[in-house]
Amino acid sequence: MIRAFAVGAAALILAPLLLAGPTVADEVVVRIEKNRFDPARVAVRPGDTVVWLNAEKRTSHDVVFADGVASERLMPEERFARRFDAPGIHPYRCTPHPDMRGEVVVEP
Ligand SMILES: [Cu+2]
Repeated sequence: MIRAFAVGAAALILAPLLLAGPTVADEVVVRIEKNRFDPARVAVRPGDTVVWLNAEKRTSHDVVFADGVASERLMPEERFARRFDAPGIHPYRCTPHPDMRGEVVVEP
């Protein structure tokens, strides 16, 4: 009984520490489908990588950032990856489809 309590208490104390854990770089996927970036807004941490996957059947797209970084034209099934280090908001759009917009928010 006491032992079970002690284990339970230890789990309660350790759980938040384990959940917080060491920071590991993550990879977030944005699907490009039906002329949309999905999700159009992603929030990541410094060091994370965002991957855009063109999931269309036949339409090509690109990913062009306001800061000048840009993908090649992505044919269906092709992908583009960018790693983000600086906190801030990074808006982007698709050149052939100006209504297609998205943003990556890098949270400190
Ligand atoms: Cu497009």
